[in-house]
Formats: sequence, structure tokens, C-alpha cells
Amino acid sequence: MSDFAADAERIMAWADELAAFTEEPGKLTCTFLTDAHQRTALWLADTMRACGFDEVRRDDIGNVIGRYGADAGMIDPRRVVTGSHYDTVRDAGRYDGRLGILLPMALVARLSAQGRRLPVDLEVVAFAEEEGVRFGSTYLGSSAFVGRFDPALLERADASGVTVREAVQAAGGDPDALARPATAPSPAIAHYFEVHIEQGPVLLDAGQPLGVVTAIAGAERRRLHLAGTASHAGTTPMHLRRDAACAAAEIVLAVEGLCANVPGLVGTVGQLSVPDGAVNVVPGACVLSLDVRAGADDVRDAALARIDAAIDAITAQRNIDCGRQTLLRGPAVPCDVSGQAAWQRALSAVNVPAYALPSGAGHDAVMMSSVTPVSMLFVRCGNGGISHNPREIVDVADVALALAATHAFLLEGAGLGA
Ligand code: HGY
Ligand code: MN
Ligand code: MN
Repeated sequence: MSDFAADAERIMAWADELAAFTEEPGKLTCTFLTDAHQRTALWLADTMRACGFDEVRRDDIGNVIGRYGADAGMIDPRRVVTGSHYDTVRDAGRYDGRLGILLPMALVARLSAQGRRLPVDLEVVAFAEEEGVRFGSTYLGSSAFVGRFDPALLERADASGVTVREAVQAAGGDPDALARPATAPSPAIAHYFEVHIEQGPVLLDAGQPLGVVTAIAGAERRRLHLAGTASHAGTTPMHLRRDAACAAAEIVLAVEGLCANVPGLVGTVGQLSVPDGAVNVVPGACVLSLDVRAGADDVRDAALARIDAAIDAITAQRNIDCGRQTLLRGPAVPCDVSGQAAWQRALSAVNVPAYALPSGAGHDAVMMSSVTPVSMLFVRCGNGGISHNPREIVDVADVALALAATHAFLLEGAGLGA
């Protein structure tokens, strides 16, 4: 049994425990500041304390932050932060985000039990919101953590009309504190790293248990509001219709076609609805989401320009009005070169071949990169690499290797951010 096997088993058991906190019995759905989310936060805080963190706190947005101080002999130790998000998409897998919280927690528990300290002040942050499911805006947890929370988002309402302000208040946070001009993190953060499942098939296809992330794709998310004319399905002749759903269908296929043959470019319409639709009514309105990403911002933006032109042509030809709302626009983020090198050294220290790959998924590291150099370690996913799906899976042996690599990375951590 590898030296970290017991710690890895513990992480898998913790992930199973957390999966029980859900809004939908039989599935894992844990969206921002719901009861399930708050029970998850309490579990994380209690378990961090049991792991031996020197202090554990919950901030106003709901981030749970554990601090494990450096070796007393270190003069002016660097502040190194790690973590990931504990909110989930609907009917989610149980490792997306959570692995990046539970793994450093297990490492601290191991160090604490051995009476050992690191050469850095380590903070493990369970970010409260990254997916953007409930309020349509992502990185609420990490943006608050780095002092870049957008106060305008406090008035953003969810599907039932509850605002971020009301949800924060009901969960015991102070929304006015989030609205105050924030200062940069102090003391300064020397480095942020995140351990995350790959959420894709690259490591699996390469036969690699771990990989070092080179860059995180830049994303733009929008909501399109198409307006036609609701009319009687039985009496409106086909040539007299202003059918918003047919326009949407053409747009969905246009997005697929325009993103299909460009390396590293992806385009997705993940949500599509006919508000107040009925079987016997020609759709007068249709709301659809748009998510376009690429490893380089100019590639993404060129694709968006082509998609906009297609939307203009389709809606003009069908006499449909189109409103466009940008929900998120994040740049592609290169990972810190010295951080990547430190991870490659850590992989070598645990006899895992060096491997590097880009991230198509967004991560809290995108927001953290606004205040500090960032690095990421990916862990192989099974089941074809599927994620954002209950079939998401990681192998406990790969988790043990990720623990060993992160342990090696942190023992050398004093040099991070030098
Ligand atoms: O959508 C993403 O890239 C991430 O899983 N939130
Ligand atoms: Mn996710
Ligand atoms: Mn994630």
C-alpha cells in the first residue's frame, strides 16, 4: 500500500459523505447558499478543525478557510493558498472542486498527526461558488476572497426571485461587507495552486495519472433572448409565423458548425427554454445560453464574431428580435512557469512521468491569477473522462499519487513566488 494510500481512501470517503448534502435526493446538486450548501460548509469547517488546522473561519460569501501555520523556524514565511469550489452543477459528480479541497485537508491532517509543519503558511480555501448555477455569475467565492467581488451582483436574483444579497444575509453573511471597496489580499499571496480532476479524456488516453496544467481556457458566457410572436399552433400558417424556437434551433446548429473545426475552440448551448411555452402555441420567445472557449482569446473572439454574424442573419431572415446579455468574459490564463516547473519536479519525486496539458474547464485559479501566480495539478478521470455528470470518477491510486506529489510540492514550497 503506497504511503499515501490511507489518506487517499479517506478523501474518497469524505467525498462520499459530502455527496449526501444535496438539494435533490438521489443526485448531487449543491448550489450556492442553499441548505445543502450550508450543511456542506459546516461539515468542511468541522472537519478542517479535526484535521488540525490552526484556525478555521467562514467569510461573508461563504468561503471556508483553514490556515496551517509554517514551521516556527521560518522567518517571514510565504503565504501559499490552495483550494477549489464546493458548489456543484445539477446532478453533478462528487470530485469536481471537492477533490481540490479534501486533498490538502488530508495532507494537513497527516502533517498535524506527525507534528510537522511546512516551510510556508498554508491556507486551504473551500470556495463557496464557482459554477454560476444559481445566480448565473461565476467565481463569486474566489472573487470575494481576492477583493474583486462585483457589488452589482448582490441584486442578481435566482429563478425564484431571491437575490444574492438576501441569500448571503440568510446564510449569516454581511452583504454590505461584500459591497465595500475591498483591499488586495494582505499579507500578499506568494502562490495559489489548485488540484482538480481533469474533467476530460486527455490523461486517460495518454495513460497518465497526473498532469501539470499549462494554461486555462478563456471563456465567454452569454444569454440570448429571442422574441417572435406567440400564436395559435392550429390556425397560424407556416409562412406567417415568427417562431422563436425555430430560430434558436438554427442558432444552436450554427454554434456547433462554427466551432467544429478550430483546434482548442469549443461552443456550447447548454440551456434552451421556451418561457410559458405550450403544446398548442407557436413559441413567441426562446431563451438560450452560449458558452464559447478557447486556449487563446483571439481565437475565441473571432469565433464569437462569426457566431454573432450568424445570429444576425438567422434572426433577420426570420423577423425575430434578439437580445444578448454577457454573463461572463474571462481571459485565457497562463499558469506560472516556475509553478509548473515545481510541479514537474514533484511528479519526478514520486516517479510519475512529466506531462503537461491545457485546461478547457474554468477554475478558481482564473480569479486567483488576478492577484498571484497560479499553478494546477490535474488528476486523471475515469469513465472516458466524463464530468459534470454523476458518472465522474477518479481512481484512489491516482489520488494517492496526487497526494504524494502535492506533499513534495509543498515541502519545496518555500521557493514558490520567489
Ligand atoms: O464551466 C467550467 O469550466 C467549470 O466547470 N465551472
Ligand atoms: Mn465544474
Ligand atoms: Mn471545477
